[in-house]
Amino acid sequence: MSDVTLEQLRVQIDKIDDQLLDLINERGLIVQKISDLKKEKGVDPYDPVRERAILDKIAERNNGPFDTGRVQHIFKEILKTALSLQEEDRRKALLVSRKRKNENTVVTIKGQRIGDGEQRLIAGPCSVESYEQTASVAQQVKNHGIKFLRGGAFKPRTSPYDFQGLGVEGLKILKRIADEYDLAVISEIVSPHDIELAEDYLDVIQIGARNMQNFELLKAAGQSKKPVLLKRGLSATIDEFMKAAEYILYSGNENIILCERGIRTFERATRNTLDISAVPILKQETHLPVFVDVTHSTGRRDLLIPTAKAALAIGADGVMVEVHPDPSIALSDTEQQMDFAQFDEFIKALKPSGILTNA
Ligand SMILES: [Mn+2]
Repeated sequence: MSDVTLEQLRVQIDKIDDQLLDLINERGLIVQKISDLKKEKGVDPYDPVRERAILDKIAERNNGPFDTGRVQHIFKEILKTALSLQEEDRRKALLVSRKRKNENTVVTIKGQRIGDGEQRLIAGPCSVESYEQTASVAQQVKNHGIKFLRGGAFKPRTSPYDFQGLGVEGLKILKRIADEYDLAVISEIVSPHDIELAEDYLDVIQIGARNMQNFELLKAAGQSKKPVLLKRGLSATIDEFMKAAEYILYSGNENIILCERGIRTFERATRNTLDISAVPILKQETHLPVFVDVTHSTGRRDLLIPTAKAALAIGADGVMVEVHPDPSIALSDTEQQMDFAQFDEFIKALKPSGILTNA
């Protein structure tokens, strides 16, 4: 007899759960409509005053048996769930997201493609120090069939007393070398005012880690016709990284290469912590090509080969690495740049991993 009653009560509970589920979803749909209306008017969907009023009303109406604090807690969760729906909507709407564009973006630079499924290398000195120094690296890069040469002209340095780069003179050296060696050149630009200038000298504009959230610079790069290599900020979440790329795309430039370069953690064995799982996450979440800078993420020459192998194995579109004729006298990053013999070893070690060096 009591079993029958238990069964009946359970049927009642199931019915109520069904109703609760339907009501929560129905409520969510209405919240979405409200948020659409607010968006049209340019109002923030989150309204704390309204939320307070809802919770106060619940306190007034609550007749138990649950105490008011507990019931309010449940309703706060329902309110939060509705807000998360809007957040998901916003994320879905990001121009960089795969939900917006399913096929991979392929960036074409001087006839070379990045993001087409082949894995490529970008190599070059940390800083452009002179024509001779950069040309000697360009020769090595070319010998290995690599098409992309990097080199810093404007160097955002931690200390104002460190080498700040050759500036425009460095860009001119890169342009001359690009022509002489038929390479595509990549260099960092740090000021929105220099974007136009860079177009005359560079094939790819780099936005560095320290400038990932320099929104005026991102907008200026977005108005450029040149592809942009955007590095992840040293303390940036993947979400912040994607939104930084969104600034560039939103401003009109779809030719973006994302570059994971390590993030700051408590670990001091490496200069930064290479967030290797960021690569497949970015590949899933966005349609943009993803590179891994093994030099700055590790800050250690002995880790360049294994981390580059990991990057290629996990599906990166390419690897970025620094090479210098004599790293011990380099004006920046002496600890992690490779000399030419080490560069040969690096290429040899990576070839079986499928890196494309002579396309
Ligand atoms: Mn460097």
